[in-house]
Amino acid sequence: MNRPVEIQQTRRDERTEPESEVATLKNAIESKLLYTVGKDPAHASVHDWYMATALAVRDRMVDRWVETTRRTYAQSEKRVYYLSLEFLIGRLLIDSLTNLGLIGPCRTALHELGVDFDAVRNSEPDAALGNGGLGRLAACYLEAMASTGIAGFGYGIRYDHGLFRQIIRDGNQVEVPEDWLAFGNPWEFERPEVTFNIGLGGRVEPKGPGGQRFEWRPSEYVVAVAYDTPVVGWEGKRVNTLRLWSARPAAPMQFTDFNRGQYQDAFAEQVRASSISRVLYPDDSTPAGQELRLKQEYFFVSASLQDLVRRHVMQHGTVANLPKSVAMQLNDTHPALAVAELVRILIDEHKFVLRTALELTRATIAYTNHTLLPEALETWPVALMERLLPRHMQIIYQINALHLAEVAERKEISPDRVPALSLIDEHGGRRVKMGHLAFVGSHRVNGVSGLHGKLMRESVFRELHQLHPERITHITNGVTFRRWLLECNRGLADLISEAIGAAWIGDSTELERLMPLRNDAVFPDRFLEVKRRNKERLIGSVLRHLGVVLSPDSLFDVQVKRMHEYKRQLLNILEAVAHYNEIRAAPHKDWVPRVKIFAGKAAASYHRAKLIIKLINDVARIVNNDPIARDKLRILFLPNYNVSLAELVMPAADLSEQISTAGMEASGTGNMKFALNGALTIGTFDGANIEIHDHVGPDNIMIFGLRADEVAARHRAGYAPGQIVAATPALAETLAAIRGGVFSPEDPQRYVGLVDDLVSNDHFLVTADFAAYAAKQREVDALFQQRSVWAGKAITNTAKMGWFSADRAIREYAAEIWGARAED
Ligand code: GFP
Repeated sequence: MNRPVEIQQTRRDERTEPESEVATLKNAIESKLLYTVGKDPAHASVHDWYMATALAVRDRMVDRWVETTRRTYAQSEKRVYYLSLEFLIGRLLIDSLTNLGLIGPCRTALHELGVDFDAVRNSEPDAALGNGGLGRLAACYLEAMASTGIAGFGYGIRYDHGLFRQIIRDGNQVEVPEDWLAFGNPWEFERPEVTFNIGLGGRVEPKGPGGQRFEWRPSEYVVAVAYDTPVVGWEGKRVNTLRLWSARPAAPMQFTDFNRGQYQDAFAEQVRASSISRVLYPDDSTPAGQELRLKQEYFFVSASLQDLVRRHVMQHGTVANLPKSVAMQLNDTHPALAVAELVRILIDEHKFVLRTALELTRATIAYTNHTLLPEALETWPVALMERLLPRHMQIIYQINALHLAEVAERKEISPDRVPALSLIDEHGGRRVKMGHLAFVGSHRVNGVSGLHGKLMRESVFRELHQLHPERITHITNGVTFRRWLLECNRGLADLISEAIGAAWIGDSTELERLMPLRNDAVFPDRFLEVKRRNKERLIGSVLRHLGVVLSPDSLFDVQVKRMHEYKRQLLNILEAVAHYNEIRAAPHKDWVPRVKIFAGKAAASYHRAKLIIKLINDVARIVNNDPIARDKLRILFLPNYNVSLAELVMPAADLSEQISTAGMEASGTGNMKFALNGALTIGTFDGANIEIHDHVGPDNIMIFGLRADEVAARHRAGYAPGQIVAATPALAETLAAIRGGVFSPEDPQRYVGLVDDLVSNDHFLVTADFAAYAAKQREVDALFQQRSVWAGKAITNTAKMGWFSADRAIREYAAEIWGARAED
């Protein structure tokens, strides 16, 4: 079981709650414990109490849930379906209690039952149904849709194990299965009656006279079963639904095989089917892994579309008016097959012709792009598609033909642009470009920050943008302030509410009213005091779990995110080594003590990212054991980064590391969460860092390094990292030490390849930005020593973050993309 991240915080007003509310909740919890969990209070474990509490709280949501659903039908509200392979929802108890206004009553009720609220809260496993920002964004948007009054539905996969759980063994990442469902999931409702057959394989046959119609005869079926989780919005206004699909075999087992004693054969079908919803991102470095990934994508897209079309037709009688009542948002290309699937349903089941089917599809679907990295833009081999989804492949060809016919009509587009416009990549084995499919099947394609939108127009979708100049837009990401301030940083939330009232929770622009308090006689000190308490909370957890002692006087410098070369954890650790060398060379200088905290998972087959984790741990081992340096620099890698860990770490950060190679981070959302919690950003001019810079002002953010256009120019001009290294002694010394095995004496060769690649290639321009980054870090040190100046900057960051609320982002989506009405 996931070792839970512990969060403890009390709130002054939580003990004075209306007695009736407390009594009702207390009775409900006791009754759930007895009659649903089946436990005597005298022998109940913390987990039993958690289950009982969650079930009691869920009951509170159900009335509003039913009411929300009725309202959606009665008022014919437009439904927004958010299709995502990831929903990184994290723990739900605290979220639900907060939005229902029940934290206080629940704490008191449990207290009266002799149970510790924090222990109960911390025993909830963290649902790891996502990987990084994309998945957490989906979770924030679900909450924000419920908070802004939108009839939003999440559709995804109910992974038995989610993303792997990360263990650090001898400094290496080891992946083990996550078992978040081991003790049951009290939040969900299984819907065994809501099932859909998902076809795979087989062949396509002409149907009827005229040769215009076809029928797909799949060779196998799996069954998708729905599980619903209610999603409650701020102040319980609405309760929307997250519907996750679980895969089951079409037949439970082969009875004849079983009776013959061939037990494995009897269950082979079951194993094959249920593997579809086992794990998130199965390793796709093998053909079998690729096939499983494609099956997952089709599985959840098909189930979701069958479900929503059924619902629409039931309510409106026809699918012809789908776009009027339905908007579908594709979270990245993983659900891009929705384009082909909807066209297929419209043609094969509702008898539309291709052109109309595509028009209806396009009016319904929109697509969010989250990355421009070529290797992350999905493409599927045509051969695999033809084998697994023959009818869809046929339809994709037809859509492509229609699309290229339109290109041909446009005289200004030269024919040599056709390969770039085609949905099929013909280089070295034909592949379907899923980003292109999503683009062609959508009425809006959005980037997730201003820079990202611009780069989409100039790079991956350049030609498609010329063809459809109105289609690309951008909506800068946002985060929900309920979870990322109110719940995770109760101390700061209370301080803010005391100073400016609590309206900011529903209207984040109110935070701006903190600005004058920068010069207040007491507010800045209290702000720093809250930060210190948050650091102490983290320090306690680190001591308990890792046995490392930290000081709250140190600057807490944090980089927590997915491990990826473009995010440049390597730059951070190289600078740490250079700083370590500086400290050792002048141990008596007045160094600002610093704790460098890293956390993040690397994809299981991403060897370079895993080697960087090892490097961080190797450096940490030497630095943390060095009596000369250890009081001035500490390095930590916290295992198994997840939402709960983020909730603990972000409020404790003084400095937020957002140091991607400019042009490569689409937006970032961690950057917003840190700034909201009063951390200063050290970062490149990339993604939403740019917009944070614009909001907080250049004096309140530490920007360094090459800009996106300069990065591109370096790449074009031919880049010589070796020369830069030679001209930067601190970097040369650092690389020589790492390469020579100073940090890996038991295996001196370990980092030779890593360093040599950096000196000869350095695709992510680590060496080019090193000097500027290191200099900026020393500026940070100087600032940190000026307590009141630092406090002023930190407060400014919190005060100016209002615009980065997920509520703002959702209102933009509603107005610009979905044609749905959000509440003001
Ligand atoms: C991805 C992008 C980020 C972006 C998120 C959400 O997240 O820049 O903020 O999607 O749009 F890379 P990660 O998977 O990298 O965290």
